[in-house]
Amino acid sequence: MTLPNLRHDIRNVAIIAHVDHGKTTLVDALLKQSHTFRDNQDVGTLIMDSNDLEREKGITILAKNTSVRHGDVTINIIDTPGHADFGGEVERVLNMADGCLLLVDAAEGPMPQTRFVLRKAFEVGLRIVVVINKVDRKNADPKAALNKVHDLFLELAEDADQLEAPVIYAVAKEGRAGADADDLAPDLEPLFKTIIEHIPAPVIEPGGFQMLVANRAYDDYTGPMAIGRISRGSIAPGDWVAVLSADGEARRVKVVQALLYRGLDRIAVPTASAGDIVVLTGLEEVAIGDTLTDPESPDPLPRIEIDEPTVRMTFGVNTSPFTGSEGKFSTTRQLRARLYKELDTNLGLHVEDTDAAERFLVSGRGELHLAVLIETMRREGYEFEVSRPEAIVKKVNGQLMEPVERLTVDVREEHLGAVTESLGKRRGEMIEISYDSRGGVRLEYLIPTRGLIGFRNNFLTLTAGTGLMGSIGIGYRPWAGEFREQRNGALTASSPGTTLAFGLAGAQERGTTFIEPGEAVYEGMIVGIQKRPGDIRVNVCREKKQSNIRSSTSDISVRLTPASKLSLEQSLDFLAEDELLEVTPQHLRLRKRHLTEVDQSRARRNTLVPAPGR
Ligand SMILES: Nc1nc2c(ncn2[C@@H]2O[C@H](COP(=O)(O)OP(=O)(O)OP(=O)(O)O)[C@@H](O)[C@H]2O)c(=O)[nH]1
Ligand SMILES: [Mg+2]
Repeated sequence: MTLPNLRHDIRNVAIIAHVDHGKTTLVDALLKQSHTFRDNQDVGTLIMDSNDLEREKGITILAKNTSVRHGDVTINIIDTPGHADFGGEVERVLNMADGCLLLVDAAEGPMPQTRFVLRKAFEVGLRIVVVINKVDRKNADPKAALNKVHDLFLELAEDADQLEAPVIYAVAKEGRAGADADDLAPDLEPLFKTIIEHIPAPVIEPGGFQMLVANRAYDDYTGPMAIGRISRGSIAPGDWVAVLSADGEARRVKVVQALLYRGLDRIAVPTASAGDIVVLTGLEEVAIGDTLTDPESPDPLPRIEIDEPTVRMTFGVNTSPFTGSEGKFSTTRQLRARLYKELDTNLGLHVEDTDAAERFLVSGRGELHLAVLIETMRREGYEFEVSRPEAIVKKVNGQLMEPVERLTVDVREEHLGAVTESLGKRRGEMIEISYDSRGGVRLEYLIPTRGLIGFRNNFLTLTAGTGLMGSIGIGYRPWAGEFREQRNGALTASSPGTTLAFGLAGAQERGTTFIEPGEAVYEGMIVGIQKRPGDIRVNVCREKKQSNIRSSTSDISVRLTPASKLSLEQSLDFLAEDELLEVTPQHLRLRKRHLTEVDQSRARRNTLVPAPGR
């Protein structure tokens, strides 16, 4: 038997976890402690969350590579997003790694996305190092967290070898780790050691050059870049490679540059070889999942499999009376081109044309996945309208099937009743309940994706902001039956104009308003929510009648509660079926699909068959 050829100078490690368990913070500490920066350089925190939306939201959206040196070893690190909606990002990058750090928050324990990423890691055969993080938290219980991790391993491991995983305790925020939760080293040395000892060095397969494209990037200077881990052979600038694409075709292209990650930089190298995670430039039209190989012996690698989308909505040309006035790009052609371009890099997203030329069906892995696309496009200057997100149902052998999620919620005992009632109405089925000694309850549910749309706002209200929830799609189940959602009616503007305090005060007698005085509105635009079902038209542009006795305080006498402004996600959650969200670089406006009473009654007349659920 010949021993495999190993790259002892490299470790390729992915960092995986549920959202917020501290992955990016740990990468900060790994970077800092491997002297990637000058001693006096101020690099801040969450260094890898480099795009604007990531920094604003404080979450990782895109998987990213970096590398650190430890002694003679280069550790290539792949930071991944923990939010379930970006699971496609995790799936696509795991094949670059030989092992992973599975982070688990010592207070929260494993959450739904922990299960998802661990299953994916087992599927691609990664060696796992368990990192129980945040042991400094007041309510941390590292032992309990580890026990639950063990249960998860027993449930998910595909063979006995996978059960053997070393455990490290850490406080990523302070850059400390150790084998004992009560006795951490002052640095991450124990973690570095464990990575080098337990994560296998890359195996060099014999044969000509071969690499699966796991990611793409773009740079104005170098143009498109293909990123992946070389599984065989080596590559140098000027080499020709064959691109094996999904349609089975092979094209020859020439590599301009080969770059390796060094800290936050990419440096050009004369050659890169098996085991390296490399960035190749000069390759136009290479898609994620393509194999790049030696043209003399083209040999495709299996394409990356990504779970199917579960939620969809339409993106359409803006049809509001304000159309074209705020966006730089507002035509059908521009919208269509932008949406289809997104498919190049956004795995897990689908785009389809519809019967209407100016509307497209966009499907993603969840509301946030779609919300991030919406936000990105509006920042680029696009203007458009979107419909309410809906779960993607399908028929299998004549049976109606719908996506179902596994939901974990942590609530205080006093909110238990309200939360279980709301989830019950949404067709949630409780599968587990456990109480801790501090008045907290963890509930596990199976619930249709449909039931979760619009639930987050409701959940935050029910738990006064203290609840924690996470969910993950687990596949399709038979349709669980109708349920009636109860959203109160909308307050809509009865005529176009500019809002005035007096008019808004009138609207506030009927409910809660979403906009401030001095904003332009059109008829049929939603300006608030009323206290019961059924929409009401309100004149928010109404002026106070001038009286003969003018008083300087007449305007102050209008007592206005500040508008409750909805964020993009809240707006999507709010939408009913007959409503749309107008998105422009400057504004988010909720509106009725049919703006005027005439339009509404015409629409009702034209609807011969009532829509389901009504
Ligand atoms: N108390 C405590 N807080 C920590 C620790 N590590 C990270 N945090 C905090 O946890 C929060 C989330 O950290 P991130 O590093 O963004 O988590 P993440 O896993 O990268 O999150 P996503 O990429 O969005 O999935 C931040 O506020 C961190 O400061 C720790 O060891 N102890
Ligand atoms: Mg992160």
